[in-house]
Amino acid sequence: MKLLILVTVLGISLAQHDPHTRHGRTAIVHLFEWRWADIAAECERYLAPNGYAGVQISPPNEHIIVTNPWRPWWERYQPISYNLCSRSGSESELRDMITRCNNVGVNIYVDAVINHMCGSGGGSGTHSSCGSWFNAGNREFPSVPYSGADFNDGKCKTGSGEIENYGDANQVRDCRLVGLLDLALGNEYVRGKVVDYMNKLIDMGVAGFRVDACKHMWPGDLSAVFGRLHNLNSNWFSGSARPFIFQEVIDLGGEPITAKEYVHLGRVTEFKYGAKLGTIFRKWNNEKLYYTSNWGEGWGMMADGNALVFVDNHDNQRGHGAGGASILTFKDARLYKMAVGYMLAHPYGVARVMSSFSWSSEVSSKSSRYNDQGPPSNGDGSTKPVPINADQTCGDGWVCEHRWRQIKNMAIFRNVVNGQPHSNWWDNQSNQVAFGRGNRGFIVFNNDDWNLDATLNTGLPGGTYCDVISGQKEGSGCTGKQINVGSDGRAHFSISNSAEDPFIAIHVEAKL
Ligand code: AAO
Repeated sequence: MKLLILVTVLGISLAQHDPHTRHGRTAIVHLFEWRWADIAAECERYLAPNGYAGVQISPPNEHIIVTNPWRPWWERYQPISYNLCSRSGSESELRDMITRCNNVGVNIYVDAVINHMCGSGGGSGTHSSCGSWFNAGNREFPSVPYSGADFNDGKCKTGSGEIENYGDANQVRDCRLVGLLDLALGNEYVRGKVVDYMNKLIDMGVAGFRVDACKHMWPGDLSAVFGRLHNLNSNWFSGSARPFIFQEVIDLGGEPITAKEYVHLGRVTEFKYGAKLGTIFRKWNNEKLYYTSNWGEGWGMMADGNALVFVDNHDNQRGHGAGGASILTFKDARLYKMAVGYMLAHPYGVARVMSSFSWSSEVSSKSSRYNDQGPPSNGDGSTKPVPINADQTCGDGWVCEHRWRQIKNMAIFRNVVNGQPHSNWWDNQSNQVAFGRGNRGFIVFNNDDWNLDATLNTGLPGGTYCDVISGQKEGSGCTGKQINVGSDGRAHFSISNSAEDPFIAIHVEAKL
């Protein structure tokens, strides 16, 4: 009996590692701050046709409205209730988006903010996205409802009530993270409210959750919550499918709380991935690309099956959170494309592509800090739609990295090589490397200050392939470079170090 229970519990939590992607699709994209109506359209017009597996959406629940004097992006990380009206749209728009994305096989993953409510200094009033009244000072959130007893104020042992020292696991879990009112997830009542919120979304058809600030919650409390989640909606998923869970735990080493404490509950965001890849592509600290022949676990990262990987996220692309200056973003476009290409070609982890809005690094008179700037907005503070230009890029300040040809084509590459082993590694003992994925795809990078000229074993069947970085296959031709693979699987590559994109990728579905 004991064994049976153990097997069942283990089975449920391992199931929460599966993103339940469909049609052989693999990569997910974070459409940060997009409106639900735009995401619905993007699923149909772009994500499904280009093989993206799913979307991480911004928090859909009611949140505080901060006017400082304009609205920062981070107001959505300050919940006021679990009503589903947010800066991205209404509940009916959310439902429409989930349905339409599911109908074209694109999964929706919700950013769930369940560690806390708004900041202790959030004031009192109806400055919230659905207009619900609350009083942060008195811990009153009648739209849930939560009140004083539902918070950890009594449990936290620091003088300020804030997290003062990340070296003390108790205060990291029981005290306030940057002033945010810390929910008592140990209490049955609070767990019930959080479970109801997540189950409502599951029943609407979402495929899982990015769970915010997991370092600040006890694994046992999370286990109690996750264990009560419904199976996914059987209109779109198999009846026994568990929600995909990926937990935000920043573990760069040096703190008592580690990612390991959470991996049995679901996947965990692997923050070492982007921090190290950024250092390598920038060639800082004498790092060289050829050191990555054992990329992944060999670099001290968590087990492949537990990792959710990314080059940058919505925090560290703008200096919030952790990762440091090495993080590559769209602002370093040339290196960024290579790093994202590397991630998408490499088998380690479930990969997430970032899709950003631009911000100005100038601190204007209107903005207090550049890294607080909210999404492209109208004069009344509402978020602007995402217009699509004739060349498929986005307008009005939406960066849409996921639509950049090199990134989009590498998301397709990842699908084509899915399940194939990392193979045919080659390097020049510096910053030129190449690797394949079985007999399905091959990629070559030149991040040295000199040209690459090499004949390499690709593992691919003989024939002519279109490079999907400089162009792609269209009709019976290539819009970019062509690579000829001999019947022995060998091909000659030449990549100038001053090329716009100094890497080449070929796969069997881009063969002429
Ligand atoms: C806003 C204002 C605050 C105000 C607050 C309440 O900015 O001034 O006090 O409202 O009124 C986002 C924004 C926050 C914002 C918040 C609420 O980023 O600025 O606060 O919304 O509106 C920690 C957490 C991690 C968290 C990260 C930002 O562990 O969970 O901070 N990320 C998530 C979300 C994020 C969101 C929240 C959580 C809150 O992704 O968008 O905040 O919902 C160390 C620790 C990390 C810690 C960082 C930063 O990192 O390890 O756990 O992350 O510090 O405090 C080296 C180390 C590395 C270390 C790093 C920085 O790299 O290796 O470990 O240095 O010291």
